[in-house]
Amino acid sequence: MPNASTRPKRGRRNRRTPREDPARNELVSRSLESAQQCLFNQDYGTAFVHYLLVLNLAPVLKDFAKESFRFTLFRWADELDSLGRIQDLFDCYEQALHLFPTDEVIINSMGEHLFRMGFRDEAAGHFHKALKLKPDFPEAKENFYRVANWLVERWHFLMLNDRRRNQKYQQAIQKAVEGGCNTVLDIGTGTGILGMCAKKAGATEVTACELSKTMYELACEVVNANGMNGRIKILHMKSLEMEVPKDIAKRVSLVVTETVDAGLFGEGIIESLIHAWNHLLLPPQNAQDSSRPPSQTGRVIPAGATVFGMAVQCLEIRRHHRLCVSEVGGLAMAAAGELHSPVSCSSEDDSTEPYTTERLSRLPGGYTPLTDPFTALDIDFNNVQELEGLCSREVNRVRLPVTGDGLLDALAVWFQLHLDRDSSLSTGPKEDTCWEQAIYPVQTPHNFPLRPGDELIVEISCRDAYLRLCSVAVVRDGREFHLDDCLDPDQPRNGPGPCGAPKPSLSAEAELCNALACLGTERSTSSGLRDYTMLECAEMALLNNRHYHESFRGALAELIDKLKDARSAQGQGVEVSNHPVDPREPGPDPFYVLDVSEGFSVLSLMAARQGQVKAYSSVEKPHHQAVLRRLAEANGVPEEALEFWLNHVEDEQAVLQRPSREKLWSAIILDCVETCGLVRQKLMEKATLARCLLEDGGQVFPERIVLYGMLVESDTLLLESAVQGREPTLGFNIAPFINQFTVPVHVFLDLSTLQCRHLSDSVELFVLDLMDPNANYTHRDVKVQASASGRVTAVPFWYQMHLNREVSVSTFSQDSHWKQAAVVLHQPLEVRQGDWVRLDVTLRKSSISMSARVEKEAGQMGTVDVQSVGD
Ligand code: 44T
Repeated sequence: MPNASTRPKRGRRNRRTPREDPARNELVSRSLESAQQCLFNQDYGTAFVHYLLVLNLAPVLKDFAKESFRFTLFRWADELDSLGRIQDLFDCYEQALHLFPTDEVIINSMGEHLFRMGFRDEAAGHFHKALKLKPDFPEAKENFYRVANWLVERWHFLMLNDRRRNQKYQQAIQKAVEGGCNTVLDIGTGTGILGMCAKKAGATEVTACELSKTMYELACEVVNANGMNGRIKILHMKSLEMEVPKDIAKRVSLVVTETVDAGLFGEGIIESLIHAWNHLLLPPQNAQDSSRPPSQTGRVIPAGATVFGMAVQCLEIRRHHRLCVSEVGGLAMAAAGELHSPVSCSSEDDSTEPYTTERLSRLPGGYTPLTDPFTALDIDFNNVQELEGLCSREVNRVRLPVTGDGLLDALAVWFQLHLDRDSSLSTGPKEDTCWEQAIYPVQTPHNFPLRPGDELIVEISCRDAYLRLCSVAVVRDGREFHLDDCLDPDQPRNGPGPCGAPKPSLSAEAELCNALACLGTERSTSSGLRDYTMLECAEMALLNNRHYHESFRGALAELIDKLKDARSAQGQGVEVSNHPVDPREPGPDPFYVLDVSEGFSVLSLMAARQGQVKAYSSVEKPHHQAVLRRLAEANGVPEEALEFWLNHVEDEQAVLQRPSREKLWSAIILDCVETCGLVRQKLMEKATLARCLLEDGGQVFPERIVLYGMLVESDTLLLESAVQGREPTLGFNIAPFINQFTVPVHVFLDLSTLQCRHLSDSVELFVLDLMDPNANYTHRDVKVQASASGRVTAVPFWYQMHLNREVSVSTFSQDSHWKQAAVVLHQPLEVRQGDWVRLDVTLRKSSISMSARVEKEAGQMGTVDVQSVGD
């Protein structure tokens, strides 16, 4: 790009400096004028083109025009966005960044567009870059914190803090290298740690590959900082794309890798190792012929793994994967049909995952083993035939003696990773490790109470290189009961509803009758598969939350009654409406209720069921709408009383106002808190808009949210937030690099099972009043007294949502679908029992930040400002 400050070159355009060229100056000034005029006229597209011309011709004007240029760009980009002209939008940003390559505001804004379009990694990269350019840029900081978890997943911290694991890997690698394996490939190097171990142990050639761009860049930084620059070759690629000699000169004698997830195969280790054996590794040591030295043969660390499974009863798992209630907020649920979570091992559906992960030891309410642990699979990573045969292996059926009483909710899976002959790591639920276990939830529609003496039949298979475990049947008294059938031994189909209390055993005859009854009611697809609707785990848990729905039912009923009274007092109650809900049945004007919950919600239907209500639901997915329609019909709600407003109009804001032409809203239900424990973005803006749309006496639900928190000492939270301690990790300097990705707010926390010491009672931190615009503030000083001495490492927080004066719902309760969040202090704060701690709490947009200090004596403050987050 021509630049006025650079030395004139010999090219025709640069024969003279721009200032000396009157024609050019004329063009620049005219274009600038046009740009400003277009901007004034809100013709952003034309303004943008003029600005581009001006700034390309006269870069000296960059400083002068920067603000207007940015403003124009952002407006034009918003227009292009709403027109769906995505390519044009990004072209504009490219052009803008060409002019202002280090402009953090433009970079951050481009990140926001990328984020909205689902390009999370790219978005995260932009926020990170913006923050590097300007470390105290609040918007970029807030954005970065929101996506840092995807860039560098939190388990990296856990793994690097797991000394035992680090040491075991190091020892195994050192032994192998010293034994002669001197050319090494580290697959999925992450921070570069295993590759550096190999180099330090004396390997002559070390290559590392990493598919994540952020992790690759991090590995380069770490390797540099540890003086190994040029001694370890790091490649930004998936191992499957590597070739000899293009990417590595020759085949290696050792592959080291920890590309294993809680379900062992989820990171694709089987495929990676098959490829490595076929293309990147020297031939394996042959059992018959051990004449070749280790430098001439190939091997893998870890050498193999043993996978274990166990059947469990666990209410926490059940309520996230199956419908456990027959009635929700007064609605009979039978008509909903079968509801599944997206985690299923038997499903052919691509949208499901075979397993989810949990730390069993930290599940609220615990779990009950129903069988002893059993070996599900043994796999030798040094045997390529075995790896290749894994997926074509026949389904393995095992019969497991049931050892405990309880409902079958899931199979839990963990493994032992054999690093070499002498050393292994276990990810079991009883181990003191950072690992989670894989959970294969049972998705059968009915309960299955198991008891000792039964045998559980489990099928173990490997499809798409995923290990799949599926409970298929129970053998009781010599008879096999298939879990997918309605022939449950203890619970008839027309029993008290799913997941209810176990019933006494039926006679064989009664079971047969019951089976016959089922034949007529089972909904099947033409393919013979049972038809079901998928709900996210959090949606399922919400549906199972009785208290939540009862609270809303009560609060909505109270409001509608109050409005009815008000109407009749004004003599409107009996008036025949001009706009009745059902034209065939003229009645009084309905009350309009809008539910803007995210995802699946039955609140609108509950409102419609109250009668004289026209409810608008924001449920978007067609199959979710179908469930609501079926429920409406079965619960006597007329079709016209429930509408899906997203079906009609694209523009959210316009829709919110739509019925206001007829009548204002009586109630607007806002979804305030995300499952992860944070306030939803733009909540207060939505509340402001909602308030404007209410009729007299109408209400936003909840009307008020109170944020609570407490002081805790929790090492667990620290270990998940950053690499701890001053000691180098295995002698390498890694912490300062990965800790750049530390975020101050920890989400998806289970506060009820968090290993921590409470250092204070819970205290009110903040109030958000959704009904009163004048009651809100953005900053608050809260004093809290330490109830015990210790180190405050975090302030977990949660919300009480007040639906009205009497009724409230907490996001920190046993049956909630919400998790909690915590601000993790940058440095722990030492407190003694009785000390007063002052918390500075700030809510900026929807992100919370906190700083804490000890107030030593009245009037005398501790001097260290321990934490300052997000501001
Ligand atoms: N999580 C463990 C899984 N990669 C570890 O990009 C345990 C989860 C976990 N690179 C709680 C606790 C724990 N070629 O950076 C990643 C990934 C990369 C590859 C190149 C390949 N074929 C691959 C495959 C993966 O490897 C790195 C490590 S994957 C480890 C997964 C503490 N929740």
